[in-house]
Amino acid sequence: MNFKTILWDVQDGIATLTLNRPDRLNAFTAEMHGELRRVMELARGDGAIRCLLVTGAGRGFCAGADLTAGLGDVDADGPDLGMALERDYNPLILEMRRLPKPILAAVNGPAAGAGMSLALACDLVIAARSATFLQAFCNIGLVPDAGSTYFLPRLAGSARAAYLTMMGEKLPAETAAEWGLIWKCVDDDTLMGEAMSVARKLASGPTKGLSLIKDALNRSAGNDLAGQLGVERDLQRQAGRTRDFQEGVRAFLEKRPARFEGR
Ligand code: T3D
Repeated sequence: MNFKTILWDVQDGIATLTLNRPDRLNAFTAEMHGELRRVMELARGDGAIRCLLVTGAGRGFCAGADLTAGLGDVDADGPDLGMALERDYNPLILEMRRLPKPILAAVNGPAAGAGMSLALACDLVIAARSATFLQAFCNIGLVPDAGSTYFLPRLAGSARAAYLTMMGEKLPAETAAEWGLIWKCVDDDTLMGEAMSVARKLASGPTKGLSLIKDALNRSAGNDLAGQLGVERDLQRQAGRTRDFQEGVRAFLEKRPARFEGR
């Protein structure tokens, strides 16, 4: 596959998406958004892909929108940044949350602006100890976007979300893990090894069941307890009809590791 701003590699059920504009800390451009749309379609449509791993080339994860790329769409009232969100960022974040496969981020360096939002939209986030998270938006007079105002208060609580979004200070990966923004922080030289080991486990897991877990967690944000119990009932009905559930129980009874096929 020929891409200019990303790398895409599929092996053993794991699709690795590497944002690849290292001299700009992998900042988003319109071209990158176009390529991201294509690989998200591939990730959805290719049954051989059972886990998506997102990382960055060079010393950055993603620095958000490329600030050297101009003001984007302009109408009579001036720049229309809402258009970029409508066209590029919002569909990307929605597709990541709706993708019926787990997404793991290996945050190797600065994750700023919409780059931080991108990490928060993943199901699991592992970060290198030297990585930082930055709600850069207020530093340039913008509003957090690409889902940050949705994910942050839910993950970190409203006090910390307000601090991060209004102060625009870098948050070290270790604190991000302590605050529950990410799953864990590891030594830099172990990041990709740890991420690959998690990705391998996800890619050999009960993919359909994992997608139902993702669906349940997505929906819990908007439900009361009774509503969520109903969601669990409906999703468990589906999980109970998968081949992987039969295999999981058989493997347990036979005291051997399960061989999940992802359906
Ligand atoms: O229209 C729309 O797209 C609307 C949507 C907006 C969504 C957003 O994401 S808005 C927020 C945009 N992002 C930022 O404001 C972050 C800006 N960057 C930084 O604050 C810092 O660079 C970092 C904290 C990310 C990293 O700091 P540091 O000290 O590790 O690196 P650096 O020296 O600042 O950056 C290294 C290079 O990357 C540098 O280039 P140079 O001087 O070596 O040629 C720098 O200019 C470049 N770079 C970093 N971030 C961006 C960038 N170039 C373009 N766009 C960037 N966002």
